[in-house]
Amino acid sequence: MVRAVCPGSYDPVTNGHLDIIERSSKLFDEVVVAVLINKSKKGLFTIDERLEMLTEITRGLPNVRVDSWHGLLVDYCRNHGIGAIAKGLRSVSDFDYELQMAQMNRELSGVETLLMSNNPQYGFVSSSLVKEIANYGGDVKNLVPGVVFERLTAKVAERNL
Ligand code: COD
Repeated sequence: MVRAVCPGSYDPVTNGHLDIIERSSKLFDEVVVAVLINKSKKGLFTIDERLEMLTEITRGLPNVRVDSWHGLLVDYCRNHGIGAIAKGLRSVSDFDYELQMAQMNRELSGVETLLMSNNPQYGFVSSSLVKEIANYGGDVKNLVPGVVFERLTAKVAERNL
C-alpha cells in the first residue's frame, strides 16, 4: 500500500487544495489530508472546524482521510508509514520554498515529495486571500467548496457584529 500525505494549514481549505487532494487520491492507495498545527499562528478557523470542513468535502473520496498533527511533518510520516508528501505548486515563489522543504524532509527522513502543477483555474487562490476578500465583503463563492463558503460567511458575520 502506497500512502501519501497532503499537508497544510487549510485555514480554510480552498478549491485549489481540493484539486490537489482529488488528484493525489488517484495516484496513491491512501491519502491523508493532515492539518499541521502551528501554535504560534492564530487561525480564523479552529483545528476542529478545519477538520470538519475537510471531512465533508472529501466524503466522496473513499481512500482519503483527514487528521491533524502538531510537530514535524516527517515525524507524522514516520509514525504512520507514509512515504510521500503530495503538494501543489502555484508559482516560482512557491517552488523556491517547496523545494527547500522537500529537500529538508528528504534529508531528515528519506520521505519523497511530489510537487504537482496547480490547476491554472486556481493558481491565484490562497487561504489568506480568500479570508481577506471575505472579510471585506467580497465574493469568494467560486474559490472555495460550498461548505467552506457557508462557514466563512457565518464567521465573518459573527466577527462584524
Ligand atoms: N493550488 C494548488 N495547490 C495549492 C493551492 C492552490 N491554489 N493553495 C495551496 N496549495 C498547496 C500548496 O502545496 C501548499 O503547500 C499546500 O497546499 C498547503 O497550503 P496551506 O496554505 O494550507 O498550508 P501552508 O503552506 O501554511 O503549509 C505549510 C506546511 C504546514 C505544510 C509546512 O509548514 C509544514 O510541513 N509544517 C510542519 C512543521 C515541519 O515539518 N516543518 C519543517 C518543514 S521542512
